[in-house]
Amino acid sequence: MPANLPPQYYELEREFKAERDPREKLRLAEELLAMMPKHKGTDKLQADMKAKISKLKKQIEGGDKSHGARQLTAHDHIEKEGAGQAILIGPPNCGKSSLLETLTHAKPVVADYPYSTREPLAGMMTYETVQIQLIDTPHVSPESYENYLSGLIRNADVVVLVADLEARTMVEDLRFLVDKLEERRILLKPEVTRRPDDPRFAYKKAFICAHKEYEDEDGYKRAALKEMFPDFALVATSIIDDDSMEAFKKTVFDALNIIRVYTKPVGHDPDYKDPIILPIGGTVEEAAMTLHKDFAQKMKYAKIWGEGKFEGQRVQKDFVLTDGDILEFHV
Ligand SMILES: Nc1nc2c(ncn2[C@@H]2O[C@H](COP(=O)(O)OP(=O)(O)OP(=O)(O)O)[C@@H](O)[C@H]2O)c(=O)[nH]1
Ligand SMILES: [Mg+2]
Repeated sequence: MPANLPPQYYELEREFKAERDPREKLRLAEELLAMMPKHKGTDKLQADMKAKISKLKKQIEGGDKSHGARQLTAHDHIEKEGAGQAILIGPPNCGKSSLLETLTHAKPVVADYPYSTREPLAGMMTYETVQIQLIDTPHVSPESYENYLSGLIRNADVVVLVADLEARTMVEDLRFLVDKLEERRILLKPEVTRRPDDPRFAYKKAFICAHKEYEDEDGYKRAALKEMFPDFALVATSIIDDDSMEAFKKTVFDALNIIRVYTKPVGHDPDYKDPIILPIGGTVEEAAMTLHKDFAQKMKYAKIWGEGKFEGQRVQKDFVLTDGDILEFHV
């Protein structure tokens, strides 16, 4: 029986064969498997691809050195922590490390000369009741692009494009950066509502951080940014302006498209320290699932407190939650 593979499959297969980075190779292998029509004619192909996937996974996890596989550096991947992962990307000297230093407990190198950051570094940023992971990265410029950046960006939940309002070449620097990512098949989007038609590409949610805002007294640079990125969220920041740092955190939180839901035991106060994190549109049942699968099954109803609700209103499993809701589960 013929396999009847779509033409796009062969194109992607060529990429897969040429790709050297194991993580990117794994991603392409998974795309190839998903693309295969599932019938008798592709049984063998499917089995082969599954074997390749499992081998690549082993290689990534265990550092399999057979077949001259490239040794993975620690920079290829940063394990996600907290409610979401935001990655700071920008030209040299724009202030990425200063943002990480100001907003987290991490201790990056901050310097008044460019090229000071050589390796990615992660820190945890507290926004109200949630922890969000922030990653500082080496700059992107015509002189330098660390290959592992593509993997880090693809893996992140949100891209923070840091613009240096002090730089004369701000617009050109950002244009270069956006084009560079596009060349690496990463397209920055103000909102991501669907997967790209071409599976080799990734759409990444991004917003603009107009940094060193006091260096732009007449607002000329901010206007240029709005023109360049018309639909993107934009936040103006300075590390010496606490309000702007708070606004930055809120912009990251909003960009993650998540909500916080608090739980309370019957007869007790809510626990505000450890909220359940759900995507926007999350339901009572999904909140219960994060606690325990069985618990979600046993649950009969919940009582809810929150904006636009009656105090302690009874709700069913399919009730859609909003940020800040408090739930009391009843089994
Ligand atoms: N005026 C002003 N200067 C800032 C601000 N944030 C950072 N800087 C300065 O900008 C310079 C570069 O800061 P870094 O945080 O090292 O920049 P970076 O983007 O990490 O630089 P590379 O890692 O070399 O790409 C330093 O001299 C900082 O003091 C700010 O909000 N306002
Ligand atoms: Mg830096």
